[in-house]
Amino acid sequence: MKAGIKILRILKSNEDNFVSGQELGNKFKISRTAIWKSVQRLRAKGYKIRAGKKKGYRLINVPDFLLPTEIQYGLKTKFIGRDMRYFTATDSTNEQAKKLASRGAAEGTVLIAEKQTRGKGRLGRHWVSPAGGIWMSVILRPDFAPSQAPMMTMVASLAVAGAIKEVTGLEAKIKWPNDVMIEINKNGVMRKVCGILTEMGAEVDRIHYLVVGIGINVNNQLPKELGHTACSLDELAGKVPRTLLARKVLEKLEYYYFLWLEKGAQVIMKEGRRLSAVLGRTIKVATAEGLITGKAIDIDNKGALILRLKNKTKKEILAGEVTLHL
Ligand code: BT5
Repeated sequence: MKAGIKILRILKSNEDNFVSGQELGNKFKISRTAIWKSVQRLRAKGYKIRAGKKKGYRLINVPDFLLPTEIQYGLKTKFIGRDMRYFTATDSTNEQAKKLASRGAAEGTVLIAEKQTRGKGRLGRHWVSPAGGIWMSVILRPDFAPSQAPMMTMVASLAVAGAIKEVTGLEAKIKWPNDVMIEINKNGVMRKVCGILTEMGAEVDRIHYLVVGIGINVNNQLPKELGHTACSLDELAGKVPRTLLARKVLEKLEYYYFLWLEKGAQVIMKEGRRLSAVLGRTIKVATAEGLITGKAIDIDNKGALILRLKNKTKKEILAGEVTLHL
């Protein structure tokens, strides 16, 4: 562990007190000058550290950035987020993650950015990613066939919905197949707070890697044209601590990922049905075959949406865009 991180941990655990340079030096067996240099580097990252003559150092303020040191502080995971790559800005964390994954990056590696210049949605759509949100991608290597990959989107949706609930108290729902939504009024009107994009590198019968991209509107502004469909969590819950939310998402992602590997898709889907924003509703789905209207009666264990059509027949839909309000 780098000296800066070790120093930060000590300062954090002595929140209201100064810790002397001598004490830090002795603890880590480095000179007081080396301690001072590390403190300077932390300050350059945005940490506010007061230095008092003869008193030492005291942590005053932590910067509002998604720094790995902050997200990893107290992170209770075995492998997700143990290796984190941080960008003040990048084109798309999914694009960067795919490059890293194809070069052999470890399972659980996380890429996180303050801003994306070419954030992506499904089918090459643009994903708006200004400062203040959480834009991250996680590399995973489940030993499954490619046909199982869509379940990863559900695993991530459960993690995000659970983390939002824990951090803000807001009840998040999952809109098939890849949106996390929150009800904004009593009429059941919902807004998208998170989108998930799962991509993969695979052979015909084996996944090499999955990259699960998670974009959460947290304290960020959104363009006017998205105002009718999307919103940020801070509009509903006030300013949200982003590092805490990111940490909780990673912890829950690992929890649901293990659940999927150990117990299979049916256990994930049971939870997914409970949080579904579409089941029981009459909806419209834009698919490659055209618009299909029907009542959403199930999401099966492959992750396919099952509609009951007007003529009482059932229709299985593997991919599409749901409109909730007809
Ligand atoms: C998604 O696509 O919802 C997947 C979004 C995944 C974003 C993450 S961020 C980290 C990682 N790196 C990336 O480059 N991507 C992933 P889709 O279901 O196709 O929805 C896209 C549509 O959502 C757009 O066409 C807009 O209508 C709308 N949209 C764009 N930006 C949005 C935002 N920030 N919040 C809510 N809706 C948005």
